[in-house]
Amino acid sequence: MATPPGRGGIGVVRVSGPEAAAIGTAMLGASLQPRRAAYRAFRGAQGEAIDEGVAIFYAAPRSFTGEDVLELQGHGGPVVLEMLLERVLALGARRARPGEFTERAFLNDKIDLARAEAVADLIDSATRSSARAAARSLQGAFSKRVQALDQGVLQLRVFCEGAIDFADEDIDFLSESDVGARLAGLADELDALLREARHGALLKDGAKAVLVGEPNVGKSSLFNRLAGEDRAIVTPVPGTTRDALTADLDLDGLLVRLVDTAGLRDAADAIEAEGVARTKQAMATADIVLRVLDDRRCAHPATPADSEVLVCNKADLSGRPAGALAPRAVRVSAATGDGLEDLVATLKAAAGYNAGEGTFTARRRHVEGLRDAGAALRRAADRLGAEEGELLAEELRCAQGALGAIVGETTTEHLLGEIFATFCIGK
Ligand SMILES: Nc1nc2c(ncn2[C@@H]2O[C@H](COP(=O)(O)OP(=O)(O)O)[C@@H](O)[C@H]2O)c(=O)[nH]1
Ligand SMILES: [Mg+2]
Repeated sequence: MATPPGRGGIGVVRVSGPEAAAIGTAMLGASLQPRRAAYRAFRGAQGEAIDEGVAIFYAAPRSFTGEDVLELQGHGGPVVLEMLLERVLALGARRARPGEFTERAFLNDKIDLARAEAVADLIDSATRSSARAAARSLQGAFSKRVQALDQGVLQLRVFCEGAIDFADEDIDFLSESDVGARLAGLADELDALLREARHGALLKDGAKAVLVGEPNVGKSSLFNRLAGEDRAIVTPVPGTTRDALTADLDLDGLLVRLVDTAGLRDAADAIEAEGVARTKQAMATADIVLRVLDDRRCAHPATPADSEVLVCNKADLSGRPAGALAPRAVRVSAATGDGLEDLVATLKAAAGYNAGEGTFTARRRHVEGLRDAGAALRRAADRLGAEEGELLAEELRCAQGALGAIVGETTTEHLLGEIFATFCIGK
């Protein structure tokens, strides 16, 4: 089933593989002209109509999977769709695994691996920015850049391997050629792509931010302000919050999973102690820690660590002006809302988010692949300096391997299983 379970205007059953045409003929009573929508009755084993709707047949290789594909668009009711599916199964089909259609599209060379991943990323997008960026990845914006780099490395490698073959001759090909300049150029391009890919991964995954601080400084009040609703219980009694609450915020396209915690102190009872333990757990997995202080006790805010943002709250009580204090420190009032915009801006900056930037989405796997390729190029430059031609060529081969893995030129069954298992059924 290509449409989600439940009631809907239409429901789609999709069949891919060599028997798709025969299944279509058996159910529709006649064969279909490829790529033409036909309005037909969808028939059961006794010739009875299970449903009626639009049938489309795509002949291989001009289909999403690259195989023969039959699409039956009937009415979107769970029972009628299940009956339609049972009929298709009785005719020799089997239920698809999650992501199997896209996996086949990849295996049949219809799309590369980074684009296949973009299919899932587009479906799973939580913000408009990440959806737009995933659509660009799906169109190949990221893959093309990786492939261009791969080509550049390949050409250099061919040149170097050629040079090694002439090593007996007088001219020293490697040191007198522009290999060094070409290597540097490729490394620069790779760095630029890595920066964009990091941003793309942030767009896709979002960032996790955790509110920590002593009880009663206003963590839950800030949480409610940022979440835009009263989710957390706020009381003047210290130790009110015990369980970690989360809210997903869309900050100009950046998805931030905000976590309110019990805070950090020597707990008064067992439940709060568990809350404090959970706070520490949340902090360990956070991208950003929002350390909340009472502004009346934050005269000289300490310089926060890289992944930390200092939030001096209760500006209305201290009487100091709200606003940004330093690159990663901000004064706010959860009670009046003053300084909240500065807090949001500080949060985005700490995550490394730039709302204007967002050419494509990427995954951590891609970022790591680019990092590996970059490291290989740097090692290649060292080999060039040491005039070790064969090792230089070997490092270039390594860089190519890392780039190839991103678009799926080289993969393992394990990696493919991991990637496609996270897809929804029917895609
Ligand atoms: N005046 C003032 N009171 C605040 C502010 N933020 C929180 N409070 C109050 O401080 C108390 C503790 O707040 P809460 O959000 O539960 O703190 P938490 O324990 O850190 O989660 C409550 O009575 C809040 O109403 C603020 O900015 N200004
Ligand atoms: Mg609280």
